[in-house]
Amino acid sequence: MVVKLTDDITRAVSDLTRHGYCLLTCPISDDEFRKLRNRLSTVMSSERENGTAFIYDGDNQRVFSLLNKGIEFERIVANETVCGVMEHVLGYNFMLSSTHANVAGPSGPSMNLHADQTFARPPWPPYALVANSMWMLDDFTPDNGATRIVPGSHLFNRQPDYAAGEGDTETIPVCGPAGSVMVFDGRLWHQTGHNTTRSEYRRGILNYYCRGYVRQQQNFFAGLEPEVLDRATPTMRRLLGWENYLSLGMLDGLP
Ligand SMILES: O=C(O)CCC(=O)C(=O)O
Repeated sequence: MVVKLTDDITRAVSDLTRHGYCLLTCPISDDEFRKLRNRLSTVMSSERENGTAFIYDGDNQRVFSLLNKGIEFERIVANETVCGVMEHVLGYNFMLSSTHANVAGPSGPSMNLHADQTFARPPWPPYALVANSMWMLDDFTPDNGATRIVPGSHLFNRQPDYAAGEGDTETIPVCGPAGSVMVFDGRLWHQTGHNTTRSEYRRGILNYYCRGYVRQQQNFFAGLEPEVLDRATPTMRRLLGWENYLSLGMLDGLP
């Protein structure tokens, strides 16, 4: 693997610039991580039990709107290490675009190869408009559906051309022990891997961020539970979009 686990932000930013992704060692305590993983398991099961679970492609599962589903999810959105790296990629007053979990279930197929800034029509500017972070809640392995990527593909600065066969471009799995966080450029070609195991669920949380002038994927103004906003720190409010970005997001002509 070209990129190795690191807790050094300078190294992480250099990996991201060069390869389109970096791999951070778990940036939270063991106790916080355990609580995070337990909370996601509880939400996954209760949504299955009460019939609201979003199940797709066999037994894969998405759990949306995590901020409304547990305080554990709020803490990682504003994680200093991840946000430190994000600021290098997305610049001043970047925001949270959405937060959700993607679970690759046993025998789950791979996802189509894509870059995340699907909303942007070509030609793309020569920098990322969005960037993603994948919190690995289980060990990510080549067998259980670890996210697969095309290293360096952010530099192509476009989506894969399916008509030209680029949907089948060779990929590598990004593996790491539970707790690792992969941060990746919004232009990097990637996909959920095929989970070839019989019983393993590969759980990951995708905290997705955007530049301060890009529309967020999730509408926090309409959908956030009031208590989450009530306890939001200034950083969290900014991430949610409650602060202005230069002259955007003003209130009555004033920030
Ligand atoms: O779950 C993964 O490994 C990647 C998910 C992904 O690429 C997506 O949701 O767009």
